[in-house]
Amino acid sequence: MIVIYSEEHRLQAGRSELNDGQLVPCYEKPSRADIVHARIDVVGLGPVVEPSRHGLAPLERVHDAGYLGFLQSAWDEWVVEHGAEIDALPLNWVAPGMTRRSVPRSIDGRLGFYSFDAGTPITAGTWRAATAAADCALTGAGRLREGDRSAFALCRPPGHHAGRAFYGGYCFLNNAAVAAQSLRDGGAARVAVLDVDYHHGNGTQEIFWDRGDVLFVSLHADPADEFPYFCGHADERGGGAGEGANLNLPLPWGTDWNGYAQALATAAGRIGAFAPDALVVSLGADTYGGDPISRFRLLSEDFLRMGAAIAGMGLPTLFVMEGGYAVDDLGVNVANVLTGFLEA
Ligand code: SP5
Ligand code: ZN
Repeated sequence: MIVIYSEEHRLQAGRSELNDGQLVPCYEKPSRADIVHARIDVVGLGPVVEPSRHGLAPLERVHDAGYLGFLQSAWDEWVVEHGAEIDALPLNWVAPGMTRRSVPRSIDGRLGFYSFDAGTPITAGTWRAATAAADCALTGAGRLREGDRSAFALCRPPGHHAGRAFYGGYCFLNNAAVAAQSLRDGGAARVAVLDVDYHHGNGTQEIFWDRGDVLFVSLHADPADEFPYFCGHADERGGGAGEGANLNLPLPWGTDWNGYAQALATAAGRIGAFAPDALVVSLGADTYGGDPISRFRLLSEDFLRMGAAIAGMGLPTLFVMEGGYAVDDLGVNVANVLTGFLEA
């Protein structure tokens, strides 16, 4: 399986995120990609290649142009106000009943306008790292178009929380959505996105909400208990032409492989019925029992089973890296999904 990886992920190295009432060191850090990269080498998964540059056009297919412009210039504008020694974090957001008439002029206002949490610092290298990650996903989509059965885009920063015009949850550009759209534009009539990250992929859901040509299926911790709290419920089924093309499978804290496997079988059934031409997997390994911010109980060996179950769907498959914060075990867990897929 070809692996697409860029060293530019290092340019996203935020200092701190707001968590449990305090600024703490970012969980989403460069060592995450390094350990996955190293493990892929050890298991000999396949050649590791650099992404090719795709520019803005494929990003504009799923993101708002004003949002992309904001992301591109946010750091420079922040530095003018606050200096380069502090990462850019938003301070406040609009609530229902407040007006949201226009994009604020102030950089602080615009950080709030285009985000939904204070866990996602914008730094000097954020735009370059995020675009390199999107390029990894696009290069992987290109491999599928050329006939590969599978590919792994080792994206960092992750993407599934980023929507058409918002960032958050450590995500800026929605790598999986960009790849799914690129597969559509390359001739796939239908594409399915399967999101196995511990957190609901609210950004991907929003981007494809009213689309019947891209099925979004997500297994995640119940948003009644867990981030991102405001979406990911079972009754969110898509709208308009997309009605029924969104399937959320929220699961309780403490879910182990037994409960997870049942939901994965439900997901496989829905994806099979949709009969897509390609599958994009938002691959987070934060379902692991040892994850520091999550509360599922998957074991390292369960990720082999997860890979085999995904292979059973019998589709050309692009894996896109999302979350997973138990860094020491992240390489093994991610590589297990991929080897489990190949060996099934
Ligand atoms: C891509 C991805 O996995 N993003 C996840 C973003 C989650 N950020 C907020 C996590 C809140 C964790 N709160 C519990 C901490 C345990 N004390
Ligand atoms: Zn996650």
